[in-house]
Amino acid sequence: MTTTRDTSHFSDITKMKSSADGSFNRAPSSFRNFIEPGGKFAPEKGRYHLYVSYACPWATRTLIVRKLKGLEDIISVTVVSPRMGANGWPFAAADAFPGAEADPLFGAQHVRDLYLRVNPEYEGRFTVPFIWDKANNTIVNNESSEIIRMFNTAFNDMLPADKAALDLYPTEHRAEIDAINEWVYPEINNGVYRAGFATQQEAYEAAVKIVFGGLDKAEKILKGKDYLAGGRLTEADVRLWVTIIRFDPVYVGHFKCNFNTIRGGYPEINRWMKALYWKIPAFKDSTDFHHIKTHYYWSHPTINATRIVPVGPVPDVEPL
Ligand SMILES: N[C@@H](CCC(=O)N[C@@H](CS)C(=O)NCC(=O)O)C(=O)O
Repeated sequence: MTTTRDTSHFSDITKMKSSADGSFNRAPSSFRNFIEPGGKFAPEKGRYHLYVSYACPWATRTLIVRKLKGLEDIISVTVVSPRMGANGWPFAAADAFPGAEADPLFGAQHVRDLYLRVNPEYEGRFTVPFIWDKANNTIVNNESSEIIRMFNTAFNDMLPADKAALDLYPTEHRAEIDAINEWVYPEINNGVYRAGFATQQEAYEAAVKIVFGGLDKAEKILKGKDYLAGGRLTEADVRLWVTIIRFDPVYVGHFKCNFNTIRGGYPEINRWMKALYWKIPAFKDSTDFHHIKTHYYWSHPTINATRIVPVGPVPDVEPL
C-alpha cells in the first residue's frame, strides 16, 4: 500500500528533531491495547502476529519473553531488515538483507505501510515491535514493556504447566522490579540513545554521565548475584540485558558511551550478561549481532556518514 501523504518526517530518522538544547526525547508509543481474557483482544492461538527487528533492543525484549514463555506456536513473528532508511524499517521485499523476512500478511514493503493501513492519518513514529491482530486487522500494541507483560500472563491457559508457571513479574517482587525499571529505562535503556542522538556537546556529556551512573548502580546490585530482583529471572533482567548485550558492539563506539566497556569495566554485569546469553537459549536465540551492528552503523547517517560497520569487538560476547 502506498500513501500520497508525506510522512517522511516520521519515517526518516535523519529528519528527526532534537530539542533546543540538543537533547533527544523519545515519543510515547501510540497503540496501547491489551490482549486479555474477556477483552476486545482475547487470547487466541494464531490470531496475533509480532513484527520485530533483531537490531532493536525494545523488540528483543518481546522476542526473549516469547521464547521464555514458549509462545512460538501461538504468536507468529516477522523480522524486518536492519537497514532502516528514509522509509523506515523495510521488509525483505524492499531490502533482501540476510535474515530479513517478507510481510506474510499483506506483502508490505515497509513497516510504515502497516501503520498507515490501520490509520492513514497516523501521526507517530513507525516503530517496532508491534503486535498485529489478524481478526480485526489492527495494531494492538506497540509498547514493548506492555507487550512483555501480556506475553507473561495472557496465554497461560494454553501453555504447558511449566511455561504457564513462569512468571517474570511475580506479585511478591513487583515493588523491587518496578524500582529497578524506574531508573534502568531513563539511565541505561534510553540513556544510551540520549547520549548517541544528542546534537550538542553539553547534552551529550550530561547524557553519557547518566549512562555510566546507571551502570555503576547495576554493577553494585549484581555483585555476587545471578539476577537483578527477587533472586530469580524477572522482566527487570530482560529489560536491562537488551541494552547491555549491545553495549560493547555498538553503544561504546556509535553512541560515544566510551568511559568504559562492559567487558573491561563491569565484571559483575559482564558475568550476569554472559550467563544469560550462554545458558538460556531464549537470550542467545533472540540476538543477531549482524543485524544489530548493521542497523545502528547503517541507519544513522547523521552519526556515521560512511555507514561503515566496525569489525570489533571480537568476540561479540566473551565465553563463560
Ligand atoms: N517505546 C517503544 C520504543 C520502540 C522504538 O523506538 N523502536 C525503534 C527501534 S529500536 C524504532 O522502531 N524506531 C523507528 C523510528 O523511530 O522511526 C517500545 O519500547 O516498544
